[in-house]
Amino acid sequence: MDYIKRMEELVKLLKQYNYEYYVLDNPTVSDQEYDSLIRELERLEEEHPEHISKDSPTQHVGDYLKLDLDEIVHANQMMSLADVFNYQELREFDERIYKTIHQKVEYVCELKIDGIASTVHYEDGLLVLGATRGNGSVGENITKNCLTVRTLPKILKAPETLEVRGEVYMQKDVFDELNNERLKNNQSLFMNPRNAAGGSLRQLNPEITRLRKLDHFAYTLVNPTNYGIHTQYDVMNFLKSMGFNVNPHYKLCKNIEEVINYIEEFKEKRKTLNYATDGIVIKVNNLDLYDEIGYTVKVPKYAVAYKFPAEIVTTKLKDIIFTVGRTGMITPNAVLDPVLVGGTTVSRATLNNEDFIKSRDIRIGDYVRIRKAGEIIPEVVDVDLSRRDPSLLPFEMLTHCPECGMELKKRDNESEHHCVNPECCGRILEQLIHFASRVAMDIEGLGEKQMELLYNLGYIKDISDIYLLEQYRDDLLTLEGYGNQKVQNLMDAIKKSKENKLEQLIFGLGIRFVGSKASKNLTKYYHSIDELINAKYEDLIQIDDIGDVMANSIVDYFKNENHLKIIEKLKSYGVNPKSVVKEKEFLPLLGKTLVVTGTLESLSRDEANNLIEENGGKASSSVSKKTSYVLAGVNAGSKLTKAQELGISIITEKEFLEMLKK
Ligand code: 0OX
Repeated sequence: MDYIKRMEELVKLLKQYNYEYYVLDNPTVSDQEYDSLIRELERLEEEHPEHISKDSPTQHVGDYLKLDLDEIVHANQMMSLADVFNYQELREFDERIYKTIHQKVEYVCELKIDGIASTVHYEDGLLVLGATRGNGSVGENITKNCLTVRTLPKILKAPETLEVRGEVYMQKDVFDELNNERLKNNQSLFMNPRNAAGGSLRQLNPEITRLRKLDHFAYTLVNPTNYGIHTQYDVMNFLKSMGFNVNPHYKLCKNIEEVINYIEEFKEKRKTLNYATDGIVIKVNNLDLYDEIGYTVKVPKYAVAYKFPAEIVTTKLKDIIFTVGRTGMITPNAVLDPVLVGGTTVSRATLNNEDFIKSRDIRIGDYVRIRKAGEIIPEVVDVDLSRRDPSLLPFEMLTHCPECGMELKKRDNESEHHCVNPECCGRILEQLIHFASRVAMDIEGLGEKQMELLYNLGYIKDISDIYLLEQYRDDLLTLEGYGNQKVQNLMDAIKKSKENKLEQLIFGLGIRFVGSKASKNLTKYYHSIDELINAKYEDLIQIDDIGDVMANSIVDYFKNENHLKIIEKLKSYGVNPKSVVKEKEFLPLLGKTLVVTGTLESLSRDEANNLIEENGGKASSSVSKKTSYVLAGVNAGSKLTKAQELGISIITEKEFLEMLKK
């Protein structure tokens, strides 16, 4: 049964990583690590299909959380691409196609632009709608922002009505300029051009997007046969003729060996380009074969992405230092002789935890291989043992907290060590930084460095002290770099944060396991911090995506006297946001579990599931005694039979829609 636990764990972890990647534009793991986890989950799901969870990331394309931009339902699903990592997998892709359609095919190779996939609609030649991919079925409306993208035509060269898909991206030099500017203004830096493009595209104010100087490459025409087009090669030419920016390096290849030659050619060449690429997209050229070759739930089988291997370099491990996270987690970090990887100089890399170091026998003084995958946090891959000095000593894990000196604890089944001292200054500083960060209370001017300074000077000891900073205005003015304007801006930002949403405050508190998605979910049921303080475990676990661990963590957090005192202080300083109880809080399906089966008349499966959840119900994929209703369409199979056997109410789509109206 261990595999069930592992599958659940992988779903949870991958959902978190998807959230960081798609919503926060701030991935915390390398592409390689993500890919290996998703592959592990895919393998387990293949072996145990009966345990595939409805919300498994393998069943959705880049699931994301809705921000404040309107939703757009894509009439044609926006699919993503399956990845291959070597030539053998690429040849297997080619063979699968041959086995399906019994003929040899030509391919079009395109550089895989590392940007934000989006779709743009034109009516009579005018740009009328732009949207992100979102989860593939529903994206965000970014029309106003699209109008500011430099190389995306606002008016086509002919008055055509069409939908075009492509990648919005930021040029590397624009990215460098933006980050330099942000550095000067003490703002947090974007990790890479992709994150910068994503963050800029999802701005609510298009004027900010305009300043970010985004660009676009087009590569897909929706319903090409409507325009008499039957090959991908002609799609690219047609898009150019309409005025779109098409990446010039696309190429028609007669067979998979020519594709491999193309990849070889661009392996190095791509590094000289002024935009980030993370692979090569290989598409069957003949569009008329697409339906026959087929699709899986989330990716087409006629195209694939070849991913470039992450760059690896060797350098000396000078030291291992330890940081204390806001939950007390201790992370060992490698201090390296600086080396150039993926265009940036790296002098630190994560070593994850004790098990990671011991399993690789990494020792201070070793030559280690560093990988900077997807231009994210660099990681130590392994040790070059041929260069090991025999006098080097095996790694010894720290036994006491580097900040407060308290003995570290390791919980059962966890690889990480924790400092459990709630007063630990390392933990407190991290908590403070998290509270004020962009993803939580978003207090501009209270970034890592500033917070550290104000903490070290004793002005801020806990999060509530932020709201008393005004008292120290004169003292702040004496600090280097703190002029009148800067102090005023900081005070304004602090004041403004009192108007934040409840979900920002909940997330900012840093309750263990409670991420921003859970924080948002909580505000649907608890409309003030006081309501959440009084929440019962039994009620919490009823909430979507809140399980036993998180529910316990929330209850424990509010049992702590110190936490309650800080919250009381926050409230007295005016930080007491309320979530709005929407009119729609009539939830006819509250407490009900529904299973959708068969083909419905007007709703897709995803739409029906979304409606169930929006109306307070739980959408499940398997029928059990706990199922309240089975919503059955035509060709409903075994689920319908099982429902009949168990005596569960079976409803039609019409009856379902009626229920929502009542
Ligand atoms: C890219 C890129 C992405 C999309 C779904 C099927 C074909 N990032 O450059 N996707 C596609 O096409 C896919 N082409 C590209 N060039």
